[in-house]
Amino acid sequence: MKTVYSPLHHGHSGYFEFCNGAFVPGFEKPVRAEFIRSRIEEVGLGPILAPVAHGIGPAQGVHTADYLAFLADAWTLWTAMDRHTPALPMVWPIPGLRADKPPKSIDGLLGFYSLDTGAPIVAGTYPAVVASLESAITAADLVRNGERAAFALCRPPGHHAGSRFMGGYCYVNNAAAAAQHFRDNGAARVAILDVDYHHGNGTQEIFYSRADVMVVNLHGDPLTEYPFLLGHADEHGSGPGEGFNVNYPMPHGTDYAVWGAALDDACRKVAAYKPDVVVVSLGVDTFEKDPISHFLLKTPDYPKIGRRIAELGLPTLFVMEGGYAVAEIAVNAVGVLTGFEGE
Ligand code: OKP
Ligand code: ZN
Repeated sequence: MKTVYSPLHHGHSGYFEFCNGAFVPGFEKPVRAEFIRSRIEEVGLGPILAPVAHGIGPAQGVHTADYLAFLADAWTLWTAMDRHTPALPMVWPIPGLRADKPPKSIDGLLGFYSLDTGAPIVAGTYPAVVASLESAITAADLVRNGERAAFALCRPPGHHAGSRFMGGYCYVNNAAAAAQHFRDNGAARVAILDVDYHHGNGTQEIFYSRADVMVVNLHGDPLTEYPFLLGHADEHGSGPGEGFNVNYPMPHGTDYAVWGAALDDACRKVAAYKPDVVVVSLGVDTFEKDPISHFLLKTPDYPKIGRRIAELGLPTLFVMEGGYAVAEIAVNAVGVLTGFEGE
């Protein structure tokens, strides 16, 4: 299997996040992608290619123009205030506030376009975000051009980013943009299977009223887990999208016996949809030792995930999302890919 990777992700680093009331170094850090890249070389998964320079264009089908303009300008606006710290928001557009009138100042804009404090912006963030998107689109094109599967080693991840907001380490929704790219280039139906520990709220929001992209999520129950405000089992899609959104919320302490049964059920639903292609939002923060998560999957479980997805017999794009146990995420993420390939 071919991998698409860009070293530009390195520039997205050196920031802090709020955790349990403390300001701590970001869990989503460059070594994550580097360990995975090394592991790909170690096991000989296949060639590692640079992304084709598409720019931000492929994000336009899944994000609003004003949000993308904000992302492009945010660091310039922030530093124009003579600030040298990572940019973070401090207000949020919750119900009751104006959602139709973007502020002009960067402090207002950061809040207007944010889900939480989990998406800091530094000098190298936007170039990394664009390269991450380009990796997803380039890997999607490998699949469009006949590869059985491809791996987009995206960093930063994307599944919490919605049509008009960033959050949860995510800025542009790489998996959603890739799904839209498949749709724009001849695929009639695309299924997104999100196996990251956290609910892919952004992906769900983007496709919620559409029947042409089915979104299936396995994740920690939002009653007790981030992102808390979406991801319940009764969210089935709306309007024409009714029936094309499926959630499998699971409690803290879930192990592979339960999680794997949910994956099996999810795969049956994906198969019944008869998609032309499957996009897998590949998070490995379901791992028992993940520092911010509460499932109990073990290293030998990851190849089983890949095998079950391979049984769908469909062209498959893997898009990297979360996973924060840096010593093990590489073995686990690549384990899914080698499991898919039947090794
Ligand atoms: C991104 B992805 C930990 C708080 C966690 C954000 C989690 C984002 C996960 N201090 N808050 O889905 O892996
Ligand atoms: Zn996650």
